[in-house]
Amino acid sequence: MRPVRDPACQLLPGVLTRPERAELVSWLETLTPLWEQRFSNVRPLPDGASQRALLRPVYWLGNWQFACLGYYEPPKGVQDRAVAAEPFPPVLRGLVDRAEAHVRRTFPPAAVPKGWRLDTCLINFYGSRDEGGREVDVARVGEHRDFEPGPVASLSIGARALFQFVRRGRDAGPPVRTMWLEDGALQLFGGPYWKDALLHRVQRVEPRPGALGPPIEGFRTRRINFTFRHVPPGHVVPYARLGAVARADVAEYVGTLAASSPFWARARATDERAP
Ligand SMILES: O=C(O)CCC(=O)C(=O)O
Repeated sequence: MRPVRDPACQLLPGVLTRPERAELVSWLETLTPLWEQRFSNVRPLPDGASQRALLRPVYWLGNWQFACLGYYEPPKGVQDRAVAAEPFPPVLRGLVDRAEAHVRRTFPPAAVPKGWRLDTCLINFYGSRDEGGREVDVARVGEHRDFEPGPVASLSIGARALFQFVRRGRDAGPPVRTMWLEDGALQLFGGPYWKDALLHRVQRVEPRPGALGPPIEGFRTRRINFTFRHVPPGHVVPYARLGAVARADVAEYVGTLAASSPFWARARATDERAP
C-alpha cells in the first residue's frame, strides 16, 4: 500500500492479488444478502415516512446494523443498534490488517481515535432490480455520512463507480472531490473534514454484462462494495441480549440468515434458550 497526496483521503489501486480476489469472489457466493425494509414493522413509522425496501441488498460482518433499528449513530444512537455478526473471512482479515497498518502509518494521528479498529463491514450489492420483467438500475447511494468514529476503508469490486464528496446542504453544487472507484481499489478517508464536514454519495455505477456475487432473487449485481468501519466493542450486542422490541423487529431477518449461516443459526438457538 502506498500513500497518496492527501493523507486523510486516499485511493489505493489494485490492493488485492489475483488469488485474493478469486477467494473473495468465491466466498461472496456463499452469502445470502438481505434486502431489508427501511423501517420497523412492529413500531410506528416515523412521522411522514413510508415503508420501503432499501435500494440494495446488504450483508454485514462484525456487527449487523439493521436499518429498522436505526443505524449506529453515537453519542445517542448506540443502544440496540449494532448486533454481533460473523467475523471477517481470512481474505478480508488479511486486507483489513494491511489497511489498519497503512492508516496508522500515514493518517494524521488526531484522525485515528484510541481503540480504533476496522471491526465492522457493510457489504453493499449494487445493480438493477427486476420490475415486472424490466431491469431498473438502482446502483446509487444518496449523500450521507458514516457516523462510526475514525477512518473508514472501502474496497470495491466489479463495475467502477462514480463517488463524490459534496458540501452539506449544497449537494446540487459542484462536488468537492470526485473519484472513480475501480475493481480492486481501496479508498480510505477520515478526519473532521472528509468524514464529518462533507457528505459522500455514489452517483452511478458503470454498466457491466453478467452478474457478480451470489444469486439474489429479482436483482442483478454488477458492483460490490465493502465499507469497513469501527464500532466500539462495548456497543455491540449479541442477538440474545437485544431488547425485546428490537428482537421482534429483526427476528425474521435473523431467521433468514440462520438458514444459511452457522453463526446466525447459533445466535438464534442461544436466543431460544434465553429465559
Ligand atoms: O459504495 C461505495 O463506494 C460507498 C458506500 C457508502 O457510502 C456506505 O456504505 O456508506
